[in-house]
Amino acid sequence: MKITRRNLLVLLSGMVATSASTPSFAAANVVNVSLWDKGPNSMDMLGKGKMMGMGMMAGGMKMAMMGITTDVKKIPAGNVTFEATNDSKDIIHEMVLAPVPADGKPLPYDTETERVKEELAGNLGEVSELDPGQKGALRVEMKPGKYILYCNIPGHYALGMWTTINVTG
Ligand SMILES: [Cu+2]
Repeated sequence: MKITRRNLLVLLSGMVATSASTPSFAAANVVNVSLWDKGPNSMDMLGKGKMMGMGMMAGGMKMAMMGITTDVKKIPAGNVTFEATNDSKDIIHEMVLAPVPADGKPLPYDTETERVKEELAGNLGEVSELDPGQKGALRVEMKPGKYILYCNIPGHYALGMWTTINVTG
């Protein structure tokens, strides 16, 4: 191939694209977070004994009417940006970050208000109360360990609106 000025530019841009797509050179660790539910009746299961919070009795997450999904389940330690999107059409959601209790205990939970006790759980940051369709970001310096992302709108955590993520050293 004859190297013309135009070809050279194409070659160079190809090289840039290649290095940019190599994960170890990523400038920022981004976790895309979807906050979702299955519509306006999603709250109907509340109070029917199906407590789907982490470490709570019932389980059966396949039944969950709302939840949090991340595009990755683990990420390297350092600066992490959580890009949260409320994919609901009807319901306000939020995303709170906390460490998973080391002994496998459930998060401290208030059955009166149906919310996790954020201060006791160790709130590491949050994107609070996103309207349907809204986005928000949380940037945190993270150490290796296991963390939980949950929604603390009343009832949502017990309905299964949480997920865990591993930060690797
Ligand atoms: Cu929620």
